[in-house]
Amino acid sequence: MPWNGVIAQYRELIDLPPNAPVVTLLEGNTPLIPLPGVAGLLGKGVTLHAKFEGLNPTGSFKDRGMTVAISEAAGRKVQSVICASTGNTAASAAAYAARLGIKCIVLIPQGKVAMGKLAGALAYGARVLQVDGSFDDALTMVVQLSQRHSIALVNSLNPFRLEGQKTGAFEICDAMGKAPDWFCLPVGNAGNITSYWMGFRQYHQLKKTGLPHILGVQAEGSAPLVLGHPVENPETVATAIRIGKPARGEQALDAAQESGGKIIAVSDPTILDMQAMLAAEGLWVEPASAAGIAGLLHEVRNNRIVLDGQSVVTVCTGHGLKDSDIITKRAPAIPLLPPELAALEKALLA
Ligand code: AN7
Repeated sequence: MPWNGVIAQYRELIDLPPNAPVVTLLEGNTPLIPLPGVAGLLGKGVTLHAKFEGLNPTGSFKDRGMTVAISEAAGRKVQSVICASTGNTAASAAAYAARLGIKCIVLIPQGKVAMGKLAGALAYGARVLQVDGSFDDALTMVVQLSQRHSIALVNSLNPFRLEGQKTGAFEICDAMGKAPDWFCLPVGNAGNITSYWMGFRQYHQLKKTGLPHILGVQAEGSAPLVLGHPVENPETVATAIRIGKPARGEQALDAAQESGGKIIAVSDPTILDMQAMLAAEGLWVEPASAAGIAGLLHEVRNNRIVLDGQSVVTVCTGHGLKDSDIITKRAPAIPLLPPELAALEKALLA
């Protein structure tokens, strides 16, 4: 059967008004890529798969939620949508709004959004504004604006976003026949961890697929859920999760606790090391997307989690192409050769 997007695939499990037209870019159906190299570091007989969400239409997991949020908005004849974003939500909202033919406004923290994301929002025709402040400031502003004007909010405070994003859990269970033993992912505004926990529980109720332990991972400089209080000036190289006051923080903590997992933080170098390890297996993801599995390896190395013989799935939330600067700016200068064979031989063989 051809793939027609996450709403068509899971319609009866998604709470979307029946009269809503489906606005889709055929998101979802992303691969579970085996990572035997990193698995070997996690313990004996561990199987590790990455759910590569970077292969969605706009390059991140946000498309799963956006198809449902924009479809619901279409059902109410909404004319414009708005979001605050560290970048991926902006690109996704812009694409689905364009598909429906309505206006999209995005508010981003100045200077802290990766170029591939900003370019995406512009390419899809969104009206982009930046704020001299953090993502959290931007979110506060758009929430207030959406309460005063008829502009629909499509951040993950919008419950329809979660309805779409939970389909990632359904796909994992469909592909593996059951939930993995451990499931790890990055946590920013905490919509995705909340969605996955909803999805795993719903599928388990329906099909007895089991429940994973969930490890949510923040960046050390941006770890409100680990510290137990908001972070005023969050900082991390993983700009996607540079969020100091997660909108769904309570639900994220509940998901971790109820699942027998936890929420931890790892350093920026640990995140970038894992980004390189994944790339060494052929999987290039943006920094935030390496945080989940970086956190799990960190726990294993500190003897806090033992994974021998168990199955692990990590969500790689966004494509490496979103933030190519992080690679090129850190790389050594690229040698420049005259157009002569001798120069090439000298560079390679000398
Ligand atoms: C690649 O785009 O918050 O915990 O505004 O882009 O559900 O917020 C992005 C978040 C992980 C964290 N990985 O997910 C936004 C935004 C990537 C992301 C997250 C984001 P949530």
